[in-house]
Amino acid sequence: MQQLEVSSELDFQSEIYKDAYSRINAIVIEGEQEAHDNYIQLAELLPDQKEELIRLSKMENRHMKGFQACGRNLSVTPDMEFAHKYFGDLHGNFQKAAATGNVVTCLLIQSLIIECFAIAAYNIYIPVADAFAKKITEGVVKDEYMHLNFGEVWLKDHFEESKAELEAANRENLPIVWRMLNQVEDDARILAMEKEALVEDFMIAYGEALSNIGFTTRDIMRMSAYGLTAA
Ligand code: PL3
Ligand code: FE2
Ligand code: FE2
Repeated sequence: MQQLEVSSELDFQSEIYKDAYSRINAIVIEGEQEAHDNYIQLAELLPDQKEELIRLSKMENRHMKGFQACGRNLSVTPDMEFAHKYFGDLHGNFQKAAATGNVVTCLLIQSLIIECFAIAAYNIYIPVADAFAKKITEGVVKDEYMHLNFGEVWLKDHFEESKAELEAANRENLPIVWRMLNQVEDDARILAMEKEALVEDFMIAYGEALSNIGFTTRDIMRMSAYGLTAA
């Protein structure tokens, strides 16, 4: 019950907590906003799946509103300019892939990498969140598993023809996630979230996703190492 002890020692109204929260909360709001936009773009790239993808985009919009309420509840103003820059590299790569019709890369970035990042972050945050944010985040994380599942199912159904593009997109984008984790490490610790736990949960979720899609353990080991070595 170490987590509970940590949680009761947190002062959600302290200046140090609110300062860190202004960046973490902004990251999450921006991430949800971009996820909303990305699913709308994916709906255009995958007209067969349009209805489902629009449904996912609406969920992301609700998530964004939920996290905005979390910031307001603590009287924190999210630093949106910081958060926009934070997502710049992943955003640029998604846009580049969308413009060239590389839907496999778009799915890897949004439905695998970003959703696994969100799942790891939200699961680590829930035990140390204030009561209001805890309730919101518990509802959100359930949806994120569905978003991850959408990507897994589509990529599994198109595995053979997607494999090479998935490997290349992994190689290009996993190091970015590592940089993003390093960048948020100090603020996350103030919220009682340890980077090691975030990395561990991310790798478990991402590795499981790659396995569900059809990659072998050997592939997954090799693909996971790219992130680590380039960090
Ligand atoms: C996709 O549905 C949402 C994408 C959001 C990405 C979130 C990344 C969060 C990294 C920061 C770690 C702290 C999380 C704290 C939660 C309030
Ligand atoms: Fe979301
Ligand atoms: Fe999502």
